[in-house]
Formats: sequence, structure tokens, C-alpha cells
Amino acid sequence: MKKVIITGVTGQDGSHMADYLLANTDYQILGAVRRLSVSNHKNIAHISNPRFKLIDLDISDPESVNTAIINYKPDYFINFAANSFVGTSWEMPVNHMQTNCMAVLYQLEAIRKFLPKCKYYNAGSSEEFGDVAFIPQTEAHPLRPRSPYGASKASARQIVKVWRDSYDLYAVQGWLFNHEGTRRGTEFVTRKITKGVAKIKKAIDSQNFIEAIRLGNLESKRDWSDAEDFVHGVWLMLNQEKPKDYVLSSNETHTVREFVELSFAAAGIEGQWLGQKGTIEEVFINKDSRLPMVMIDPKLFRPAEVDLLLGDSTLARSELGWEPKTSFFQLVKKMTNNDLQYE
Ligand code: GDR
Repeated sequence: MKKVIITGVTGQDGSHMADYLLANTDYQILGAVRRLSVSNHKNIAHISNPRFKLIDLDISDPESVNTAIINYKPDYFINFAANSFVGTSWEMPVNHMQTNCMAVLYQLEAIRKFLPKCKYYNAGSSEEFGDVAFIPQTEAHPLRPRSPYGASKASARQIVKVWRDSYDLYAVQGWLFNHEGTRRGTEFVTRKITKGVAKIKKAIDSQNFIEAIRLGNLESKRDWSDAEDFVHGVWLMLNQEKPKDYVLSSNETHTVREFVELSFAAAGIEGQWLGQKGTIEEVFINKDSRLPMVMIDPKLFRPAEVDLLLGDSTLARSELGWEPKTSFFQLVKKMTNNDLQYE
């Protein structure tokens, strides 16, 4: 039986990848976890398949990576473990570099030394494009990161390329534009909004106090997709004749403001913007009660922002036969409905 190691298996992408591979292959899935005193296994708690097994692996420890490669001899190694929150990367740049870049080096070195036939995927990001030089962004776009997070992913990309070219490894790093879903962490803007909307809906229905959602930059534009569509694209990237890096994106861009409006609409709550657009005085109020539902918090603005991301995934669509299934509108609805159900 073929074996796949997935790091970050308790996170959004790792858990979706485990689900996808259990449903679409007959491979053994080895979910790599770090020992923690408090369990964080919510995203994989539903998996009861005997082909799924948790293994100990600490990506920050090269010995631990070597041991996993030597002991399990995986056919694929999919690295979804990362410090993925751009916002904190200015506060902990060394951690971002170690987790998102040095760990990749340990993994590639382990594969080169002990198991060069193992196919390798590292999670790359549209944040590597940063202050974009052209729109939409294809694989030909230069690396121009704007955050320590983006810099760590761009550095990892160079390592993946050099190891692929130097040692003839099947090693790839996709450029994944924003991808979201019901397993998204609440520190990311989409889930923060849908959770906040669900709480406000509950407060309105029970005539309780409304707690406004505090947001930063409403004007930044992102190319948002469903994470479940992306894991399929990643698997296709791993199974081509030759290794190559691809962009995965919806090819649409929307503002944070639009996400807010659609999420409230999906919950059946009518709102209205007041105050000058683009200033911290702006608020989104409830049309009936006139109470604020969204407020601007200057602390949530980033030291350097990526203003606009818009991907062009033509290459992945034509060469991999990949296509996203969920539209932006469907994604907002799905995430909002899920939070309404559990709030
Ligand atoms: P991003 O995602 O930085 O694009 O990276 P995030 O959801 O954090 O931010 C998107 C945009 O929303 C603006 N924003 C806020 N963001 C957060 N988190 N919280 C707020 O309150 C808020 N208000 C406005 C941000 O400034 C930004 O412009 C995601 C991550 O998943 C990365 O790991 C991944 O590599 C990229 O997507 C592709």
C-alpha cells in the first residue's frame, strides 16, 4: 500500500487533504502531529478510517524528520504545516522563517539523503507576489513579498527549486491564493466575519446585546476559493510526469467589504454603511436597530499590506485539468450557514 505523510494534518488544508485521499485513493495516510499537552484534533476527529494513522513528527527537529522518512518510507510527503497567519509574522519573524522555510530544508534534505523517490509538496502562497507587478498574477509573476510570512514562503520556494534542479527530486510548491472553508481558523478575516455574523444573528434573535465585529482594512482585495477544491489541485500537481509549480486561484477578486456584505445578507440581516468610506469612522449598522455591527480597528491594519491579489490559474486548468467547483458567493454562504448552525 502506498503511503502519504501529511504534516499540518490537524489544520484546514491538512485535514481536507486527508479526507480527499481517503476518499479517492487506497493509500495509507500518515497524519504527522507534534505532541501537545492540549489536543487540537477537532478537524480530524471525524476520521475513523483504518488507513488513517497519526504519527509523531516535529517539523522543527531535523532528527525527527529523518526518523519519519526512514521509518515510514512514504511515497509522498505533503507539507501543510506552517505558521500561516500573515498578521503575526511581523511580531514573530524568526518563528515564521523557521517554521515555513527551515523546516522545508530539513524535509528536502531528509528526502535527498534517505528516500529520493519520495514526491514532495510544500504549501506556497500568493503572498509571495506581494506588491504585485501585474494583474492577474501567473506563475511568471516575480516574488515581491510584503510580510515576513511572504518572505519565508518565497525563500522556501527557492529551496524547493534548487533541490529539485540539483538532485532531480519530484519537489513542487504551488502558489495557492486564499482558500477558506468551515475549518478555517478564526484569526483569518473570512471566518472572523462569518463567526461574528452568526453571533450577531443569535443576539438579534434573542434580543441581546450586539457585539460589533472589529476589522482592519476593508478595501484589500483577495482571490478567495474553497480549500476543498485546492487539495484536489495539490494532488494533481504531485502526480504529473514532471514536477512543476502551478498557481491555484478562482480568477476573481473581491474586497473584504464585499465579504462582509454577502455574509450579513446570507444570514438575512440588513445593514448599511455610515461614515466616510475608507476612514476609521466608518461603521456598518443594523438597518432596524441602527446599532453598529462592524467597526474599524486601526490596530488591525498591517505594517505593509498586499492591496490586491488576483490569480490566473489558466496553466493549472489546461495542464492539470483542475477547476474549482465552489464560487465566491457559494463559499460565503457555506461558511456563514455553517457558523449560524453551530453558534
Ligand atoms: P491573508 O489572509 O493575509 O490574505 O493570508 P487574512 O484572512 O488574514 O487577511 C486577508 C485580508 O483581510 C484584511 N483584514 C483582516 N485580516 C484579518 N486576519 N483580520 C482582520 O480583522 C482583518 N481586517 C481586514 C487583511 O489586512 C488582509 O488584507 C491568507 C493566509 O491563509 C496565508 O497563510 C495564505 O498564504 C494566503 O492567505 C494566501
